[in-house]
Amino acid sequence: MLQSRKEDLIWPKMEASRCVGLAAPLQYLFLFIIFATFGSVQANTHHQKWEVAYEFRSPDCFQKLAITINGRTPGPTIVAGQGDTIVIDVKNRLLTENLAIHWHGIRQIGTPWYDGTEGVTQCPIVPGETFTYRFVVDRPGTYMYHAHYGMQRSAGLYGLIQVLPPAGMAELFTYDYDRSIILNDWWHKSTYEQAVGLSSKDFTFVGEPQSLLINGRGKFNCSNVRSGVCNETNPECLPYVLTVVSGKTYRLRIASITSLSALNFEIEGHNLTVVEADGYHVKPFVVKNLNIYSGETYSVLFKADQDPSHNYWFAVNVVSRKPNTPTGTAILNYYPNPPRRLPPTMPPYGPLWNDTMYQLNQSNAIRSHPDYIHPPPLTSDRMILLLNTQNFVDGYLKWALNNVTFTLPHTPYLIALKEKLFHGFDQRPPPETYDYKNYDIYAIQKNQNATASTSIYRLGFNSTVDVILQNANTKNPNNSETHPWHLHGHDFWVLGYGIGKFDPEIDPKRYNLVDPIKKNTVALHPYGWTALRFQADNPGVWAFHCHIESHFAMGMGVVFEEGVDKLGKLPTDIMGCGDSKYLKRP
Ligand SMILES: *[C@@H]1O[C@H](CO)[C@@H](O)[C@H](O)[C@H]1NC(C)=O
Ligand SMILES: *[C@@H]1O[C@H](CO)[C@@H](O)[C@H](O)[C@H]1NC(C)=O
Ligand SMILES: *[C@@H]1O[C@H](CO)[C@@H](O)[C@H](O)[C@H]1NC(C)=O
Ligand SMILES: *[C@@H]1O[C@H](CO)[C@@H](O)[C@H](O)[C@H]1NC(C)=O
Ligand SMILES: *[C@@H]1O[C@H](CO)[C@@H](O)[C@H](O)[C@H]1NC(C)=O
Ligand SMILES: *[C@@H]1O[C@H](CO)[C@@H](O)[C@H](O)[C@H]1NC(C)=O
Ligand SMILES: *[C@@H]1O[C@H](CO)[C@@H](O)[C@H](O)[C@H]1NC(C)=O
Ligand SMILES: *[C@@H]1O[C@H](CO)[C@@H](O)[C@H](O)[C@H]1NC(C)=O
Ligand SMILES: *[C@@H]1O[C@H](CO)[C@@H](O)[C@H](O)[C@H]1NC(C)=O
Ligand SMILES: [Cu+2]
Repeated sequence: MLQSRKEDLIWPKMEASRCVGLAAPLQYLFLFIIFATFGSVQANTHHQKWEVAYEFRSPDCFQKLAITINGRTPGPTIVAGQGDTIVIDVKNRLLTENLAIHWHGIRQIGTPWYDGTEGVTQCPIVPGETFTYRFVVDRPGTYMYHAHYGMQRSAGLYGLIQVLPPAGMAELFTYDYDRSIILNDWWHKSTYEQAVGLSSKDFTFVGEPQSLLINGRGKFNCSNVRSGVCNETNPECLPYVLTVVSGKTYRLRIASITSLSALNFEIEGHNLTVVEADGYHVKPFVVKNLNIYSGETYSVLFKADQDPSHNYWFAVNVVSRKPNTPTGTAILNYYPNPPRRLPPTMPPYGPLWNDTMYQLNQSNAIRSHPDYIHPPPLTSDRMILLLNTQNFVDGYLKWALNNVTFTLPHTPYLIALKEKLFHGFDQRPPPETYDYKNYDIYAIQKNQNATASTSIYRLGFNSTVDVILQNANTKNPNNSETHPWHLHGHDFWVLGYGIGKFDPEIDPKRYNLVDPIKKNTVALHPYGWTALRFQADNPGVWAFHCHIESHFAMGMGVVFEEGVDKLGKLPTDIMGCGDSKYLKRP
C-alpha cells in the first residue's frame, strides 16, 4: 500500500511514463482522492460521468471508428480503495447502438443488477439515455471494465480498475513503483462486419487481428494501405513508453481484454516474478514470459537491473492460435536514455505458439500464496460437466455446451426471475453432463446439430458447485482451441487441469485442495479439462462464458442463478425491455 501511494506521488514527475494517454486531469483527481483518504479507513465514493461515443481513432496508425469514453480508448483507469463505492453515470452517445458495461472481477455483492451484463442482469442502455452504475469494490487487486453488449468490447470500450488495500496495510511484496499495462487485439473491420460474418449461414470468421495493442497503441504497416487512412507518423500510434530508473523494482499490473488472442508477454532481458492473479496473492514464481488469456489480470515484479545504456522491448505475441499478427511492442526506457529510442535488438518472438505443455505448466504454477490461502470446501454438492463443442443450429455454426448453444432472452433473467415473468425463458434445466464414457474428444463431433436454448442452471443458495470444463475437437480435424472462461459474481478455486478426457471417478482425487488459487477467469487448454469450485453465495444471476468475444457471440456460455428470492426490490432503471417494458417507471 505504502508503495502504491509513493508511486502516485511520484508518477506525475515521470513525464515519459505518462505518454500512455491516461488523462492527466483524472490522474490528479485520483491523487486528490488518495490524499483525501490518507490515514483514514473511511470508505469513499468516486463519482464519474462518462460519455460513450464513436470517434475516429488510429490506435495502430490505421483509422477506424472506435468506441471511446470521454474521448479516450482505453478509457480512464478507476483507482479506488477497498470498500469504496464507485458511481458512474454512463451516457450512451452511440446514436444507433445499445450499451452495457461490465465491471470484470468485481463480484457485485448485494448489487447483482449493476453487473452490466445485458440480457442477464439488465436491459441495454438505449441511445441518448444515461444509466448509473453504483457498486462497492470490496477486494484489493487489479480488475477491468468493458462493454458487455453484442461484440462491442472489440470496438474499444475497455479500461482498468485498481483497488488499493486499506491505508496502513502493506502488500506482501515490496516494490518502488506501480505501473499498469492493458493488452488488446485490434481489427480494422468494424464490429458489425465481424458479427454479421459470424451469424451468417455463409459463416465468415473474424480472422486473426491486424494488431496487438499495449495501452491502446500498436503499429500497423501502412505501406500497402491507400494514403490518408493509415499514417505511421500519427502521434496516436506512438509506442507506449515505460521509463524506469536503474536499480528500482516495478510492480506491473498486466490485464488482457483481447477479443480472440491468447497472449504471451515478455520484457526483453528481464525476468518477471508473478505475485497477483485476478486480485489474489500468488505464491511467487519467476518466468521469462507470461501467458495471459483474455479476461485475466496479473501483477508481476521486475527489477531494472540490466545494462542501462539502452532501451529494451516489451513484446506481446499470440499463442494458442497460429499467429498471423506482428509482435505488439512498447519500449522499456532506462532513464536517462531518450524515451523513444528503439532498442538495438529485434523484439522477442515469445514461446512456440503451439507448445500446450508450456502453457499448461504455467497455469499449474499459479498457486495461492501460503500466507493468503482461502481454503476451498473439501467436497461439493453438485458437479456440472460441460463439454465444449462446435455444432450447427439450423445450419448456423455455433459453440455448444452439452449440445446446448446459449442465446439471450428478451427479458433479462434477473428481472424475469424476480418479477416471475417465467415465460421469458426456457424453464427446462440444461444438461448436467455428457456421455463422457463414449465420447471421443479427439474426433469431430458426430452430433452435428445442437439446440439453442435460454435455459439456466439454478443453484442451491450457498451450495458448493464444481464445474468441469471439457475441451474437444472443433469442426476442423486435429484442432482444439484455448478458451478462457470467465465467471461473473464469484471467484472460483482452480482445482486442477488435465489433458485428455476428465474422468469423474479418478481425476477428483488429484484435485489441489491445499493451495488452489482463486480467480475469475481461467484457461481451458486444447483437448484438456479444467476443474473449478465455487460457493453459490451471491444472490443474483450470473453469466459464465468463454471470454473470446466471437465465441460468446456464437453461444459459448451458460447462466447460473442462486438466491434470487433473497434479493430486495430491483432498481427500475435496469428494466424497460422485453416483458419488463411495463415495469419501468418514467
Ligand atoms: C511494410 O510492408 C512493406 C511492403 O509489403 C515491406 O516492404 C516493409 O518491409 C514492411 N515494413 C516493415 C517494418 O515490416
Ligand atoms: C501523417 O501524419 C503526420 C503527423 O500527423 C503529418 O505531418 C503528415 O502530413 C501525415 N501524412 C499523410 C500522408 O497524411
Ligand atoms: C532469469 O531466470 C533464469 C532462471 O531462473 C536465470 O537463469 C536467468 O539468469 C535470469 N535472468 C535474469 C536477467 O535475471
Ligand atoms: C507447431 O507449429 C509449427 C508451425 O508453426 C509446426 O511446425 C510444428 O510442427 C507444430 N508443433 C506441434 C507440436 O504441433
Ligand atoms: C514448468 O514450470 C516450472 C516452474 O513452475 C519450471 O521450473 C519448469 O522448468 C517448467 N517445465 C516445463 C516443461 O516448462
Ligand atoms: C441438422 O440440421 C439440418 C438443418 O438445419 C438438417 O438438414 C439435418 O438433417 C440435421 N442433421 C441431423 C443429424 O439431425
Ligand atoms: C448430444 O447429442 C448426441 C447426439 O444426438 C446425443 O447422443 C447426446 O446424448 C447428447 N448429449 C447431451 C448432453 O444431451
Ligand atoms: C454458507 O455456508 C458456509 C459453510 O459452508 C457458512 O459458513 C456461511 O455462513 C454460509 N453463508 C450464508 C450466507 O448462508
Ligand atoms: C490427425 O492426427 C492423427 C494422429 O495424431 C493423424 O494420424 C492424422 O493424420 C491427423 N489428421 C490430419 C488431417 O492432420
Ligand atoms: Cu472460446
